[in-house]
Amino acid sequence: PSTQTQIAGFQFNNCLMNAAGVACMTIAELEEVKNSAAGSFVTKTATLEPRAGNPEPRYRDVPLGSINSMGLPNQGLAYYLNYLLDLQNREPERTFFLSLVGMSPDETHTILRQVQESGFTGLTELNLSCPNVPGKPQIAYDFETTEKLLGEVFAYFSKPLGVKLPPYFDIVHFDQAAAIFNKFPIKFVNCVNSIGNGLYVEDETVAIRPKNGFGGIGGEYIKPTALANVHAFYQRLNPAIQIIGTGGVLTGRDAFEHILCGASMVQVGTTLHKEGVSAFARITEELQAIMAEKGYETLEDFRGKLKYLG
Ligand code: RRO
Repeated sequence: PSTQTQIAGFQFNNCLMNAAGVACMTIAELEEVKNSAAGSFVTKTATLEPRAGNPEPRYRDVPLGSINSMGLPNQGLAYYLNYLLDLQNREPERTFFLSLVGMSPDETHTILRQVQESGFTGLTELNLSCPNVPGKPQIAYDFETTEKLLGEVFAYFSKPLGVKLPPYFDIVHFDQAAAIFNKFPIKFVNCVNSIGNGLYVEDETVAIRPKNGFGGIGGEYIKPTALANVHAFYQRLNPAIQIIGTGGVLTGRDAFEHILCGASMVQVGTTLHKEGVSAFARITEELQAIMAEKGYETLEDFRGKLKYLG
């Protein structure tokens, strides 16, 4: 069976890739993902200038997932953009994702204008859901700010753009968020970022230093929430807006479920951090085994075809 897919008309040999934040801070890490079984990679979310992020320890793998409060450490836009411009000459047949957000709306526009004016031909993922910068709310939990920002962005930005979303937990919020995204020429939504501001306790103590231990939760804990968000947006969005599914992908079955709920691409975060890039080949083989057993030859044979009871 084939796990090929496409996003915004760009073809990918495999639907699996890293989730932003994992294995994507440096060129060495990005090259490792690129040279694995992954179909693409996304960079660490870039800000205009390099950032050191929050104090360590700021990421912990725990038995059922992970908790992080990295605080947006990254090498700055120029580092990722220059690497991607070089890479698109070296590997013109492949497509990669640049994740970005500014520390303010003005900075987001400065960054996106630089991408617009550059020769970048890949996909841009605007991160509307970082939960970990002290004092800064997750943008996409504020619908008014989100709609204003996107309205401003699409006045000048004409390259393929998607948005990384936080998990929503209320049907009315799914309705309201989807109604906003449907007003814009967005190519994809990526559901979900970490579940923000969890707290992991061990030996009467928090697991990470920043924010007195509060951090974004990933891994097994979040799969039902991730699948709900993928499917809720699949049901509500204009079919021209594709879904990237992220959250709780440990196995081929998890990837299968994301696609069944409507995902066109599936990202691996916590499991990639725990297992390394060999996770991509393993999960791909497990997904192919499930497809073979069910007689599915392509992802289109089952994408979005979740069955309901009565
Ligand atoms: O860097 C982070 O703390 C971080 C970001 Br930008 C994000 O979008 N999601 C996350 O779990 N951590």
